[in-house]
Amino acid sequence: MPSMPSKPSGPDANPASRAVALPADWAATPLTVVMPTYNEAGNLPGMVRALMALDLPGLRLLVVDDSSPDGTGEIADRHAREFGPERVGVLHRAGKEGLGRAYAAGMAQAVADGARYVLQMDADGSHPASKVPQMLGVALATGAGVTLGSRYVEGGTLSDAWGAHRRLLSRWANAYAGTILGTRVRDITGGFNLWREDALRAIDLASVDSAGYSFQVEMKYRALRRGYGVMEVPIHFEDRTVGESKMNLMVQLESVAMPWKLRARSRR
Ligand SMILES: Nc1nc2c(ncn2[C@@H]2O[C@H](COP(=O)(O)OP(=O)(O)O)[C@@H](O)[C@H]2O)c(=O)[nH]1
Ligand SMILES: [Mg+2]
Repeated sequence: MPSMPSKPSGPDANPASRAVALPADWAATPLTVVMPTYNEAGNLPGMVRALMALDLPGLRLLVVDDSSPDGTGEIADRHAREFGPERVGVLHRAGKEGLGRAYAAGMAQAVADGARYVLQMDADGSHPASKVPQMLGVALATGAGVTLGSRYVEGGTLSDAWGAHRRLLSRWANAYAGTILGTRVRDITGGFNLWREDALRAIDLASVDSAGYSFQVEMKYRALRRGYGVMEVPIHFEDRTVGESKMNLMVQLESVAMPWKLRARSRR
C-alpha cells in the first residue's frame, strides 16, 4: 500500500506561515514596515531579525516608540546602527498617545520618505513576518489599495492559547463593526495591513480620529469609502508570549463608539 505523506510539522507546518519567493523586481519594491512599540524590549529584537532575514531588499523597518520606560527606544536605535538607517529607522515620540496616533505619525513619515507600500505590524510576535512576501505579492498582482493579513478568511487561524471566550469576543467585535458600517471585510479589526501609498494619501492620516485600536477599523472604512479595493490573505495569529497587552478600558470604549461615529459622519 502506498504510504500517506507525513503530516508536516515544525514552525512552518501551518501553510499560513510559509514564506513565498517573489520575482526580484517585486521583492525590491520600496516597502516600509511601521511598528509601534510601547514596552516591547523583550520582543523587538526577534521582530527585527525576522524582518531583516526576509528576501525583500526594498523592505525598511520604522519603529515608532512612545518613550517606552523599558528602553525599547534605545534597543531600536541599536538596531538602526547595526543594519544602517536605510533598513531600520526609529521615530521617537515624547509620550504614550495610543496605538492609532503612533501609527498615523509613522505611516505619514514612511510615505514622506518614499515608501510605495506601508505595512502595519505589531511588535509582539502576533503577526507572522513570513507572510510579508505573500501579502506584497497579492498587493502587486491585484492592485488592491489595502491587503489585510486576515484571521477570518479561509485558511486563517488563531492562537491555540485563545480560549472560546476570546475567540467569540474577537469574532463579535468584527461582526459589530462590520454590521454598523455595512462592510463585508472579514477582518476589519485586524492590525496586519499593507497599504498602497496613494491610498494612504487619499485617507489623509492627519485627519484620522482614532487614538487607539479603533484606528484599524477607521482606516479600512475610509479606504472603502474612497473606493479602494481590499484583499485578504490568511494568516496565523499568535498570542504574545512576552510582555503585556496595552489594551485598556478607554481604548475599548473608543472601539465601541467609533463605528457609530464613522457611520453618522458618512451620512452627513
Ligand atoms: N507607540 C505606541 N505603541 C503602542 C501603544 N499601544 C500599543 N502599542 C503597540 O501596538 C502593538 C499592539 O499592542 P498590543 O498591546 O499587543 O495589543 P493587543 O494585541 O490588542 O493586546 C504592540 O506593538 C504595542 O507595543 C502606544 O500607545 N504607543
Ligand atoms: Mg498584541
